[in-house]
Amino acid sequence: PTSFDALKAFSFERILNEDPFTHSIILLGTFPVPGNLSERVKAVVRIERTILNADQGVRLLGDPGLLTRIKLEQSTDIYTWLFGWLGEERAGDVKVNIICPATETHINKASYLKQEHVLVHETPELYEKIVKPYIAAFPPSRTQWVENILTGLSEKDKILFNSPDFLILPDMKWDLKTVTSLYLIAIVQDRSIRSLRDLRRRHIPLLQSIRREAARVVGEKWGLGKGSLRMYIHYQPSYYHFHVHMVNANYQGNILGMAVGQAYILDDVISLLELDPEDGPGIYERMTLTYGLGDQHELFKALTESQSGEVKENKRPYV
Ligand code: M7G
Repeated sequence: PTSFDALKAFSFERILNEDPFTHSIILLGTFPVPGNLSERVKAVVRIERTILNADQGVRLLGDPGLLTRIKLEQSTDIYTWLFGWLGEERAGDVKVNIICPATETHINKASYLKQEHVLVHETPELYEKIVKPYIAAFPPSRTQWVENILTGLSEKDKILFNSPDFLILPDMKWDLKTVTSLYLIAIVQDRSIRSLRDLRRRHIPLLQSIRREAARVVGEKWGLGKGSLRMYIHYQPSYYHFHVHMVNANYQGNILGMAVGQAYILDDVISLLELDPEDGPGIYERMTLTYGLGDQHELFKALTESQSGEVKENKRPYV
């Protein structure tokens, strides 16, 4: 659904999550199938009030200002509060992200559906037994969007850096405008790196190159200096095609997947790999990784069921 009319055909089913902190709400609903309007497919829709950047904030009041209309709510003593409407200059009052057709995995994704989280300890053995087959079972269609970017079929005009090894472009989450919430993503060409677990010493030059080029791009394009980017890797990610998140260091919303136990900072990853011996198993093959997992995540049952007998007695899901 990309047109105004197509959006109007949305039929609401239920609220998956709402977050007053980030001014966002996530809905589950359906859209009709183009060409067969009697059939409908599920969609996850994330609606977020767009950010007001400093430049716009400064020019909100005054004349000429960005406010085009107000509704006074209350004025008492020295206090006044009101609602205002902004003119055209804003990127848009809301940013809407749609996934359609949405699979159960999309719907159950932690950031969409409100769910209970537990911390799990993924040992190398649990990775081999449970997580690796889970990753291998994803159909290639799951990362079709990545292939489309890598092969130049989509978002071609957005690419900020391109090399035979990886490219850098704006993340879908970014509004493409507000530098204070700048969010880029680096996607590698090497399809064999499915996640953090697959990183080895030999990948250090690739990771260093991502770090270097990202810093150069944001310096040249937005004048951001050294240390202005927070670069990290998710474990578990949603998409098992290796990529690095790059966010303005000053932007720390809870929506961005920066939680402890989810975001592994790129510099530390490089540093750990550097400590690896030249041969033998890599650090990420040997490590137990601890992360929060939502009770709707497809790995939840398998990982929590393999808990040790000792902890089972406490009836706490603990791996
Ligand atoms: P992740 O760590 O696999 O999962 O990151 P997360 O979504 O739980 O963070 C994937 C990243 O790719 C996210 O930051 C998404 O916003 C971003 N992303 C997802 N899609 C489908 C697209 C897309 O089509 N284009 C771009 N530019 N970014 C995307």
